[in-house]
Amino acid sequence: MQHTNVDLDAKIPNNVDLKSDKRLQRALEHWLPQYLEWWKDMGPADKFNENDVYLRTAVGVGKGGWAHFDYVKMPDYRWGIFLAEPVDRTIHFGDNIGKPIWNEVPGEMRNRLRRLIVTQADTEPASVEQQRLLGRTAPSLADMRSLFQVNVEEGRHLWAMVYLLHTFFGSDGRDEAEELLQRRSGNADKPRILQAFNQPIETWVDFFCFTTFTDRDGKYQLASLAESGFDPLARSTQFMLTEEAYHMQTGENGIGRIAHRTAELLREGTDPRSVGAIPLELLQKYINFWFSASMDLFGGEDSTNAAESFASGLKGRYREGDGIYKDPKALGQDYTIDVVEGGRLVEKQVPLRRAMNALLLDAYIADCTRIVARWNRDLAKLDCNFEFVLPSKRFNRNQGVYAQFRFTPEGELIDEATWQRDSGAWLPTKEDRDYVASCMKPVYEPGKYANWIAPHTQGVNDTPLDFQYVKFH
Ligand code: BYC
Ligand code: FE
Ligand code: FE
Repeated sequence: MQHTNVDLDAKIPNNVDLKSDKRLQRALEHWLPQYLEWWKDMGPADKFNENDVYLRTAVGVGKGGWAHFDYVKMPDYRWGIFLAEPVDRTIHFGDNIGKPIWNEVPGEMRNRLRRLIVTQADTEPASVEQQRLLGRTAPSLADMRSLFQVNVEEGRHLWAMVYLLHTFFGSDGRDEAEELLQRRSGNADKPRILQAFNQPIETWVDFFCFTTFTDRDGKYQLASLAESGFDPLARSTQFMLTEEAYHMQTGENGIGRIAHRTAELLREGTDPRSVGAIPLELLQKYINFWFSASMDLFGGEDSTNAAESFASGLKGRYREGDGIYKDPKALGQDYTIDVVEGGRLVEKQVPLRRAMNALLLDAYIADCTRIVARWNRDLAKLDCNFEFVLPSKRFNRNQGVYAQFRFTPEGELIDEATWQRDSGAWLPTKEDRDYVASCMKPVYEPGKYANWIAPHTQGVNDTPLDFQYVKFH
């Protein structure tokens, strides 16, 4: 197998030998200024684009030394195209099992594959748009740096997908790449494709929930695309996962620090609201909201789309390649889904292939459950007897078999009137959101933190906590 060479000096840093394909290079160099225009319009607001930010930049795909930290102005960030090293493999699941992996798009899969790539791509700029105002209220410079780190890397993820569109989908791909810069999160006329990416991220509580739960959907979707028989997609998403770890850590750590701060106040007998901190019950409502919105991103539990993507070898199960499933063709097995019939929940068997989204969602929920347990362990250490709980997978769903019905966070079927009466106790209300927004006062002094969140315990890349992560001009 040929190893990839990294060209860092090129206008578009890459390890895909861009310079040997002049047409592609020209197409991407044409897209670059449009991307920068979009970044200026829809990326971090105000004058944050003029600041020097201590950022990590991907510079290669080797183990260990893949990233470089330095001050950079965000519009000068070196958004590169990096694919993970190729590995010798054949397609390892579905109907095409054992056949050579594809380095071109098989004709009959073109539409399905393009749709998967466009959907993945669309989420990346959407998240940057959702987060564009948060710099104004950063609780510390270290948090502001994390936000901008996540933002530029989501920008790079867009590049990763646009590379695939330009390289393998001809003029259709170029059109899609342009449309990715034209849709806008939350815009009624040209919204982003998936629902959660049209929800506003108004506060840092939303941001930390989003990076915990929505970026984690990213992890699971990317991981199943990394199993793909279409090798350029597999290798792109494989490398995106390296960056994703930090995004999820930002969220988990952020919620953990908010809870920690509140538990400290409770231990000393202070009402969190009296000092502008976030009550744990309120945090639970935000968790309910973002966890349920993120579950919708897995699509329907019973899905012919998912069955087709699996059968053709385009999208595998989580860790399919690790040999953890007993049948790589997923035939002759059923998956049990609880569905509503005649006003109550009954079990329904669906062929396993059609339940691929449900299966991936299960893995995701197990992962989220571990995160919540870590938050709860820290609360217990602070003598706090509050425990966060994840709502049922039926709660507050807008996609899939539960979308037409109402459920309590415990998963009990209820009627619309009960929902209207009680949902304010489960999801953030206008008053809740106003209160949280009122807590969001910026703290820009190195090493200092807003009152509603505990400090980091460690600086990124071994920096001291009072490091000047963002230099204002
Ligand atoms: N909102 O067969 P169904 C990330 C549509 S996040 C709106 O049940 P399918 C990131 C669906 O398109 C990861 N529409 O589901 C995180 C279909 O429409 P058509 C993003 C939805 O297709 C943070 C219809 O409903 N990656 O990276 O098997 C920051 C029936 O669909 C939604 C991917 O999504 C929804 N929530 O699965 C930055 C991976 N859900 O065809 C980045 C690529 C479903 O009837 N995408 N619909 O018009 C996929 O694999 C699949 O498209 C989905 C949906 C898993 C999303
Ligand atoms: Fe991403
Ligand atoms: Fe991410």
